[in-house]
Amino acid sequence: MAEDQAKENGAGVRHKPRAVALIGPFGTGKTTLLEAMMAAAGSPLRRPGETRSRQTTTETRLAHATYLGDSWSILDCPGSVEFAFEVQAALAVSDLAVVVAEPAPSRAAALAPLFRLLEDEGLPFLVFLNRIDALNVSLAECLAALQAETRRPLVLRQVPIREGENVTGYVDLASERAYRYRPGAPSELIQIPSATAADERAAHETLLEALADHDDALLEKVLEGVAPTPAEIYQRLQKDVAAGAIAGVLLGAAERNHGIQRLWKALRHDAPEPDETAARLGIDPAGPPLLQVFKTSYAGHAGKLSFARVWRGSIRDGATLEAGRIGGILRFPGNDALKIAEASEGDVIALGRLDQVATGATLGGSGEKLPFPEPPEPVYSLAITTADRKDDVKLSGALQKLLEEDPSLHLLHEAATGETVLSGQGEVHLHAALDRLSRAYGLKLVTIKPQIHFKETIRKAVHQHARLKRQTGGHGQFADVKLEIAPRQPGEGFLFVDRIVGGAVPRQYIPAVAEAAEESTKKGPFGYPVVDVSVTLLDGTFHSVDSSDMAFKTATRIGMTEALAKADPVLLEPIDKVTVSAPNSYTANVQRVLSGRRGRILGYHERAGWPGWDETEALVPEAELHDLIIELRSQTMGLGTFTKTFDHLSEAHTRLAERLAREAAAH
Ligand SMILES: Nc1nc2c(ncn2[C@@H]2O[C@H](COP(=O)(O)OP(=O)(O)O)[C@@H](O)[C@H]2O)c(=O)[nH]1
Ligand SMILES: [Mg+2]
Repeated sequence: MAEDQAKENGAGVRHKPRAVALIGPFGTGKTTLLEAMMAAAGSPLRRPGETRSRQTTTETRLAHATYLGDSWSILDCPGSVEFAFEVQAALAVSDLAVVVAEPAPSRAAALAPLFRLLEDEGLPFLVFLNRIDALNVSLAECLAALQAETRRPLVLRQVPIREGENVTGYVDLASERAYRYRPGAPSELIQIPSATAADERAAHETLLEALADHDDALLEKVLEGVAPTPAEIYQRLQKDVAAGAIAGVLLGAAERNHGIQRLWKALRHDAPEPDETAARLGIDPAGPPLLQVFKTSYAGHAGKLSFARVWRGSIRDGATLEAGRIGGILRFPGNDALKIAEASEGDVIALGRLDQVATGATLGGSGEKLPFPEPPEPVYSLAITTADRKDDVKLSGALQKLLEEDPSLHLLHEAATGETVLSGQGEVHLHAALDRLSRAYGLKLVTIKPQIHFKETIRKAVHQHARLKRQTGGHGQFADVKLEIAPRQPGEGFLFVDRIVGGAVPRQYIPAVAEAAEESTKKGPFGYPVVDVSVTLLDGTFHSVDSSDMAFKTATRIGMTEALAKADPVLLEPIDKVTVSAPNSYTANVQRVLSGRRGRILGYHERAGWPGWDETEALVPEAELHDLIIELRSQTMGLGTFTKTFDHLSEAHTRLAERLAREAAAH
């Protein structure tokens, strides 16, 4: 151990501050790993004696550590797919990702979306196979299951030492040294147990072969049977991991602090420097200080915090940027925030009170605009109102901030229904956001299923005569119109036709008739907008004193209401084209879910770039989509997702039309 440490220290390299993101499916032990890493680096997150009450991580947590003299920012990301944007944002500012996985082949498929992100970005990563204490299948099987999900070759860095049911230590495949785990202490160097020796030899050979793929000199040695030195192996590993050519797989048990020092050292060796990451992102090394904001949060009395990475140069507290004056620079070395005077290249910090700055913003630089991931399309929506109307103004201000904190939330004020609709990645995502809102602003909120955008049309042409004649004291009101309303082709919209000849209705009143006719289509017999109708003014009469715009409007409205009711009105429901993506072992389930929601399956095909995944396309009524994501996830081990686009309006079946119209009216 001591020798190892001396070697690590003796390397003589000064590293710049680096950033790693801990990512992985829900519950694999990322937060536990963060705690273990911080403890190993001497900055424990919990005070001794404090009880461990772990909660679902719903936003990325930033922590700072110093390990063997190097400065690190660790981003503990949420695992639930509903918070995927937090992960994307964290990866955008990280040098390397640690993918925390479980040794359970059946759950490997959950890693596919994360591996895709890493592969697409060319981001280096290591896999930390956590819960190695609970390993009850062969490691080879685990590795094969993981490898099936990623294009990047996975290279085992350690083999477990097993004693009976338990994993009690590991052999490091680069140094070929064996260690025994010790609770709460660094692992102890031991002899390679004879029972592990054969495994170790084979895995060591596999490691060398993988490395030789990228190194001719190493290949020659391997072919000649000359053993490369550990130093040569480390060097090759570092190059290949940093280049994204391979990903090392490390073993451990975060809960027991096993394998944590080994992970730290792998990071120390293999994580690229910030300037290497900057180069990968195409950032010019020369120029004024450059930062990127990847997260925004409103932290009570501390006000707005903009979490950012420094890509170039350094920045002092109080400095004025185009976007405003920096009001505090924070680091998070433990449970508390620490104010610092200056942040430099590589640092990940929180900047105070940059009111004009949004998540994803590039700060400083010379007009550069760094790319930032687009939030995913929403899959779940809720209409929100305040329990007390007095809170409405407060709500709109609070929502503004909420959207700033989380760009994967979308807000829409529906003109047609008057609803405020919040959309996002699922029930958990929306409720976490609304809880935060309620707590931070003391708002009582009510959420309901948003209304569907039904429309109406007519199936029959109708002639309608309408007359207004009122005698009230002085001069009265008089207008008389003969209208024809008729259906038009789907998508043709509204049309007004004037067929008046010989001044039966004087010119000046015709615009009033046209206006009232169109207005009358805003709400048809079912209470929804009427589309694809024409209204023709055929004839009419007037009175030289009592006629007016008002009178003609009223007469037209009366006529329209009667005519629409007689013209075989039908309810039209919006039909969306839905594309569901899921592993192909669930394609049958997906089709069943869609059919159960009145969906018409159009077909399915392999999802491009996603081996083992299918895309199923279907036409599904919008009225059936509200909780589709919930059923889809429950039928696909949480992996199914969908996108939708409006396709067409379709006549609703009578019984359904009546039920839906009743439901909508009850809102
Ligand atoms: N057996 C075992 N359990 C672990 C280990 N690491 C974490 N856990 C448990 O797994 C659960 C989820 O851990 P957490 O860190 O919150 O997972 P996250 O969702 O990835 O952040 C917790 O109950 C942990 O105590 C481990 O190494 N071994
Ligand atoms: Mg967590």
